[in-house]
Amino acid sequence: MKNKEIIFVVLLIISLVGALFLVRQRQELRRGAYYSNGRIILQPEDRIDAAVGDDVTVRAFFDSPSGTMVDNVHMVLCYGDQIDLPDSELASRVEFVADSGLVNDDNIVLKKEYDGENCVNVIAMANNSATLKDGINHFATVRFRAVSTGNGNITINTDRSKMTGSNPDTESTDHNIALEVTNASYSISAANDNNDDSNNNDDSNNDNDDTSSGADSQLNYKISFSGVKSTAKCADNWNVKVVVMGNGKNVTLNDTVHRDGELDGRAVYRGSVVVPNYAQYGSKVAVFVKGPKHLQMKFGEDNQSGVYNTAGGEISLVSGNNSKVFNFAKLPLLAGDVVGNNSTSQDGAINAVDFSYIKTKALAHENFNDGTYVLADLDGNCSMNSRDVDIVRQSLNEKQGQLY
Ligand SMILES: [Ca+2]
Ligand SMILES: [Ca+2]
Repeated sequence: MKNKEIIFVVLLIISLVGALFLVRQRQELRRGAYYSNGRIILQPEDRIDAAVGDDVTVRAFFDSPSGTMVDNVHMVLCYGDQIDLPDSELASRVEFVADSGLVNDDNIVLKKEYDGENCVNVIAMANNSATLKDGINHFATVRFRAVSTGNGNITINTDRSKMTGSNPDTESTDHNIALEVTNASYSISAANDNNDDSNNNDDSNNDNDDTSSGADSQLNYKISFSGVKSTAKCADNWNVKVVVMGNGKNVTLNDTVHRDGELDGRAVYRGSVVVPNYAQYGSKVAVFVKGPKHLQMKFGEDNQSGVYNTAGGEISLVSGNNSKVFNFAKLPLLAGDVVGNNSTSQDGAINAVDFSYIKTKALAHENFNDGTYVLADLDGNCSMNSRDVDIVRQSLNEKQGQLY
């Protein structure tokens, strides 16, 4: 090599090193920048019902304001004594999602007690600035194990959690602004051994015998959900609200429904609630049923197959336990009420806000394990995709929530 060429190569190396140094310095500045309006969201938002021994799974999403690319999420999840992350299974129970841009061999999962509470640090970091994401992104899944009965919450400790990223509006200025978070909750029942059995006689959780002055009536019913086929693998044990109304009074009862056959290819579910002091609602009542992602629908008669457009209802309740099962499955509950206009909970209407939520989720095209509950998976096929968008689009064409 001639002298001139050697000098050129040396200069080239010096300038490359210089450029790398500058890039590194920029990244260092970026790392120190907390930005405003970050959110960490846990899904599902509805209470997770599980039995001892089951998994209690939450999916964590980061949500960043437009243009702000997230390069680090440090989430501190705290939880009650009813659920646990066994040390030996920690690595398999906390999964990082590649698509979030935050997958790295250096990612950290560390259990720790804060203020007497069980918590786990989940730290997801980027190792490649080219794949950073903004917007709403699923970055981690945490699979707790239910160990004892009781209710509790899975909360994100906002003081200890943070997100960092480059903020184009404020450059490298530090902003240590509290994150907004959406938490999760769970209810753990005693271990049961039959999950997919169609016989569920003992699952009514609304026994109220002691508090009511009159006799109780057991209301058994069958329902179906729009778009949920009999083959759906992520549509079990959904929670519904049942409102019994008559005589100017009403009562809201919570229930969990279980598979019981099929109708026209749709999965049929059976539920059962106990109506305390049922006589106060008169001899004929109307029943309203609302699903976890569905509009409330009115049922005024057995085997109803269309909208019940009459005031009141023709459902007769009788005293005590009985074998009568009202069939409301011919008119599926309309799916698509997943969020409110300004909130993350249902608001009794399906509109553009719900549509855009479902559509955003569907674009991610994510698949889940059988049995996973995901709000945006309207047809319960363990995948968020265009079918869910079609279902909400169909619902938009139908009536909005039927009120009483
Ligand atoms: Ca809505
Ligand atoms: Ca789906």
